[in-house]
Amino acid sequence: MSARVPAMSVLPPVRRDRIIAQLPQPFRKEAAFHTKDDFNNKVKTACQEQRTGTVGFKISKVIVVGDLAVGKTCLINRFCKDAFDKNYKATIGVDFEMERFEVLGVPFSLQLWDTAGQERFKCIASTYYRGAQIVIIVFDVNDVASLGHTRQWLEDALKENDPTGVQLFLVGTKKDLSSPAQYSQIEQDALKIAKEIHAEYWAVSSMTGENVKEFFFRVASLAFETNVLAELEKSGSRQIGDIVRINSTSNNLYTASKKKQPGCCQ
Ligand SMILES: Nc1nc2c(ncn2[C@@H]2O[C@H](COP(=O)(O)OP(=O)(O)O)[C@@H](O)[C@H]2O)c(=O)[nH]1
Ligand SMILES: [Mg+2]
Repeated sequence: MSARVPAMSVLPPVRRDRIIAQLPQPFRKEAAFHTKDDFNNKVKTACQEQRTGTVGFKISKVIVVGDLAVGKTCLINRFCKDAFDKNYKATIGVDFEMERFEVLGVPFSLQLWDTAGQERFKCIASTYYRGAQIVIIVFDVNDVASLGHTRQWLEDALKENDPTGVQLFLVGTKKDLSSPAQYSQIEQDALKIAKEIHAEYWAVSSMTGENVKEFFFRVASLAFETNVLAELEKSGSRQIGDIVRINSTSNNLYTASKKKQPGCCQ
């Protein structure tokens, strides 16, 4: 009996502080994925009418890259555990954290991957990068060199992914350690790079928590919006697609069964 219960209904409800009803705004309009005030109308209508297809059951992979000690682990921990632990080390063997949201009434999950410190050796396994929908490139706003290295991190991440299917974020961390004057200087350079690589720019502090929740809410919202739009596009062209698929499946079945006849086990 229990196997008949849909998987989503046996999960506990989404935390009340993970409910997104409005599109969070970008940190800087000059370097934003888009600057619209609200979710796309088609997306809003689809959510109201519960026409979001499989989006509610899908999980988007998010990877976090950047130099060692720029604050990647602290950023993830501040959001997922609302904790800041100076001595925290990524646990080897635990690859990612799951974060469940509800966006416009639809469940949506992010899988946040953290490295176990392999960036020290510049040899992150390709499985870490593969299949990422969102790439978060992190630098320390007090360390110009770490900003300079972001292009290399991007290149590595895109080697394993289709660049057109990836949403990019450039995030400056440890904002609490810099004076307003120092910060605004590095922000100029960061905005330039963000625009060049088509990333949305954010600056945060995992120590104080400044902008951390806002940032991840924006990530979840944009990823969700993109997925619903893709789903709508797919269902719009489904009629033609399905006819082709049925025909080709029956052909395959026919040839497959003919081929199998001599001996089905290898
Ligand atoms: N002051 C301050 N220190 C931070 C912040 N984020 C990280 N750190 C410190 O930077 C160091 C490296 O952080 P960690 O998250 O382990 O970096 P990772 O190697 O990129 O994962 C640790 O000592 C943290 O305490 C922040 O927002 N503010
Ligand atoms: Mg780490």
